[in-house]
Amino acid sequence: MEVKKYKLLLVNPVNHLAKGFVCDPSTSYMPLGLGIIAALTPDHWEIEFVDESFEEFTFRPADLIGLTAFTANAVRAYEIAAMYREKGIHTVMGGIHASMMTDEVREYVDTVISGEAETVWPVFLKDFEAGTPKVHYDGGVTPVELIPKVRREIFHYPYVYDLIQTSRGCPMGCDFCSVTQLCGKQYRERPVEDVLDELEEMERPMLFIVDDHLVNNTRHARQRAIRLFKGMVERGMKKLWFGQASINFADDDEVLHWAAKSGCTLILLGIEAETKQALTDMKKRLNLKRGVDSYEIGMKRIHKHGIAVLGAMIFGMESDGKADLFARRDFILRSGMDAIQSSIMTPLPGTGLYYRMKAENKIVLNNFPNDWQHYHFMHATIGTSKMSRQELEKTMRDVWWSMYNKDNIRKMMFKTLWRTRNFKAAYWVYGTNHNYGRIVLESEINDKPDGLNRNMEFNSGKRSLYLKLTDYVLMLFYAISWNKMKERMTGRYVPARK
Ligand code: B12
Repeated sequence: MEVKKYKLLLVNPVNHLAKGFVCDPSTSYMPLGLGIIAALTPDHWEIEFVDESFEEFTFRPADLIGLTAFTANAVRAYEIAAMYREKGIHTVMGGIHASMMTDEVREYVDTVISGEAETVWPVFLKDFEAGTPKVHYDGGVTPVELIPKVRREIFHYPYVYDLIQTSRGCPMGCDFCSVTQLCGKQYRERPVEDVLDELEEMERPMLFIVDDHLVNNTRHARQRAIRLFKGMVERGMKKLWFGQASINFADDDEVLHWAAKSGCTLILLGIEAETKQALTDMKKRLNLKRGVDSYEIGMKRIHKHGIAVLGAMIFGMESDGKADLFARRDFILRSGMDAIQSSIMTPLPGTGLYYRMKAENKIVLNNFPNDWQHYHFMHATIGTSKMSRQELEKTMRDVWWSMYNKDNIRKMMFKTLWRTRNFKAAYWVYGTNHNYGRIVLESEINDKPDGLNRNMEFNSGKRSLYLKLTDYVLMLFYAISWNKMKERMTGRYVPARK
């Protein structure tokens, strides 16, 4: 009997209010979740994938449309779903927002899949084919052995990075973060050999290991990390990679040695804040336990191996006033951090922070779902005990400018070169700070004569003497080793087709 063919459309919607952030090839990343959904879909389904970071979605025919969405992109997902529902085409949505706001999402799509989808997607497809799809399936957390390799051939856009996930779950449960709510507290590790096999199939030279807590705080986890990094070296993979970890990443020199050898060039550390009060506000227990003094020591150990540090910092904790924000900025600039991710504290749905703020009636931008579009960490959605939402946002513009102006990020790049003796790390750091600057100062980017352009230079042509002089040094660096890096990082790299 001939098997009926179906067409599945998988879409990554993009928040149109944050264009500058997501629509630049250098800051667009493949949505791994959809690659997993594709891998779980049987062969009699044709799959088409559209990523709005590269092209605006317009209607195209399909039997089923599957949407993923971060909270900030949920409204756009609903708009796309509406185009299909009005034509009677079944819509299904999964991912973090669908998992945290399941009841809301049910109003906008036909089926919601909450939690990890590995166990329930095949069940849903069978039900769909039988004409009896349910309104809600909950996948909970998936046993690691059921996580398939990502079906990467659907990602046909020129992404700069390949992404891979080697573990799920985070034992820390910080107040502002939704990872524990989605992936659970239990740290689940994929077998190292499976991860290495998957890595070997990946063609891009730049890699982002998306694990939330790359090296867990146990001896076993450190040994696993060593096996993974050593395996990458032994299999001759020439990757340049960055990943996300906590300050305990710096504990073990052998981990750092093999991380560096396998191409680790930049590591994000969840530092968040520099005072006990702020760390207590956000329940960042690991950092409280280790003490703020441990940051500098940890960063020095990491630098010794030629790896640069991207500090993840949060502004706008409940105890923060204006002076605290500038004090945090000063701490960052003298801390030894190479690149800075500076977010405004945002009550993401499903987090402890969200429920507390909601109960205390402190969420100011609460006209949902529309206001979800502001939940991307660059807008203030709540105030603090000392500042209104508007004051916080206004102060952050000054803080951001003082960190991400071109003079400062260039100085930071030279410092990184000095600390790591690694040109690639220095260049990566420069690019990262430049991108973050563009993201957070997006509203300053315009065509007016005194405005900033996308290169974060003034349209008037005004440049400091420092910038003019260091341009020559940069040119020399380009000549030595950066031209290749630049090519890889600006999205011009197109993987060879097999
Ligand atoms: C990689 C990553 C990024 C990448 C983007 C990658 C991408 N294009 O998806 C980058 C660095 C750009 C990024 C940016 C941001 N991120 Co981010 N990111 C992650 C991270 C670490 C991993 C995501 C991932 O790849 N997971 C692996 C895949 C396999 O899992 P998954 O996507 O959850 O998919 C599974 C299920 O959810 C489900 N599923 C997913 N989609 C679909 C669709 C259908 C149809 C179905 C049926 C099922 C399904 O099935 C999959 C398999 O089980 C997560 C943390 C996490 N653990 O999820 C944070 C996370 C998603 N990010 C978060 C945030 C807040 C942000 C930022 C707003 C802020 C910031 N400072 O980081 C920006 C905003 C970006 C934007 N576009 O608006 C939050 C999102 C919370 C929320 N409610 O929206 C998370 C959860 C982290 C956190 N601390 O809470 N991020």
